[in-house]
Amino acid sequence: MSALDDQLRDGIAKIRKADIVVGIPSFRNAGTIGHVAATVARGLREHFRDARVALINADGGSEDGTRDRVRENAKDIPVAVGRYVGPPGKGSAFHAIFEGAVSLDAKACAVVDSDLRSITPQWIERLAGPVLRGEADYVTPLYARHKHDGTITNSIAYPLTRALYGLRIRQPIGGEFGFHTDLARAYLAQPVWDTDVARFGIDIFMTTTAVARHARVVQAFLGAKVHDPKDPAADLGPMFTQVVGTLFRLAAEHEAIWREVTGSRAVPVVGDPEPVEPEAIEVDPARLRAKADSLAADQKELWKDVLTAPVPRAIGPDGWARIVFDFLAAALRHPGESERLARGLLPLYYSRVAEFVDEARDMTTTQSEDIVELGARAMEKAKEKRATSDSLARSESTSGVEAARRKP
Ligand SMILES: Nc1nc2c(ncn2[C@@H]2O[C@H](COP(=O)(O)OP(=O)(O)O)[C@@H](O)[C@H]2O)c(=O)[nH]1
Ligand SMILES: [Mg+2]
Repeated sequence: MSALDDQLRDGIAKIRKADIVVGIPSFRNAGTIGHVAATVARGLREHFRDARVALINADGGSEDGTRDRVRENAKDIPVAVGRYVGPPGKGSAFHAIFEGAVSLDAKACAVVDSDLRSITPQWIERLAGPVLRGEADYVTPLYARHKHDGTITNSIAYPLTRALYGLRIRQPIGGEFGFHTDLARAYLAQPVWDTDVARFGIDIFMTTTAVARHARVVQAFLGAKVHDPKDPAADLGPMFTQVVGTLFRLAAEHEAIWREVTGSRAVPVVGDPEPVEPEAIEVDPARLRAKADSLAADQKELWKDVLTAPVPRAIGPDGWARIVFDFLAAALRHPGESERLARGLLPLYYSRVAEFVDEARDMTTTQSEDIVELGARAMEKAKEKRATSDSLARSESTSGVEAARRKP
């Protein structure tokens, strides 16, 4: 089924053809999307003078004027604005953008979030340029994010993707990407558009699918990322389950691809990374711990079955890596349970993030990178250990998972 509403489809049909498409997903972003649309238009005009360009805004039904802000701010390039059709979520918006890029027969596509404050015209060049020039198939962003922004990325999406697939893609779920339209075709062909991929599972789905298809990946240095901040204790629970559930399910699907991978290698960078200190985000570790405690009670039965050792009082990088691989092993045995397993991991993520906040208290964002690196190496080691004991997929006791599932 098409993810384009009539207005989007008409808008795209009028544009007919483009070489580069930039997509912006939105839902109630009237306060910020004007600047993003204006910057995208400038980036396309200034950096791709000889190319046919288009901007697609796929909106979730905002009633705050989000779509008007796009029209007003991107007047001088072809623009299609409308609603997507599908489950509410960022991934459905991307579904519509992919369809648009394919019907415009574009070569390169880029997507950027609608709540960005630090976007510049050069971002568009860095994301779409390598694809248009045939130098890359998939471009991930490389930016400085405040040490307390991107906790799902830092604690699991980056280190686990790196350990499994062997590529050090620092921002696998950053939200900004560039890709060849052939990849958009591959995404559209997958039967995932009524799963968490239609929500916040979209980013990890795009990156993992690109990697599994052996796309040529580069990272585009973009400076600092500043966007609407989120408090992990208040906002990130559903996002965590959607991202991690999708990561687990895809890991089960692609086991043959990552099973033999050992260690990891660097991914080329476009641009000259320099240390940047982004705007501070306040996170309260006590609130994270309270959240962890309140959610833990419901998961104790699951933990008993999934975990190979009790949860240590201080989890640490090695403890966290072991826990994550215990949950991954359970997800490989029960891929259909991935989302429920991700929910079981959520309280432990809150605990680990609280520890990270304490560990990084007096560190700059650049210094806190060392902790992230330590965590990533711990994940690689945990994978190696499981590979030699061959305990990743096999386990005798799965009864608890099934018993918990049967519960009403
Ligand atoms: N169309 C649509 N876009 C969404 C929805 N939820 C989030 N987005 C967009 O997805 C992008 C990223 O969302 P955001 O909340 O900033 O997530 P984060 O920065 O990854 O934590 C933004 O451009 C949002 O407008 C949704 O339900 N529908
Ligand atoms: Mg955001």
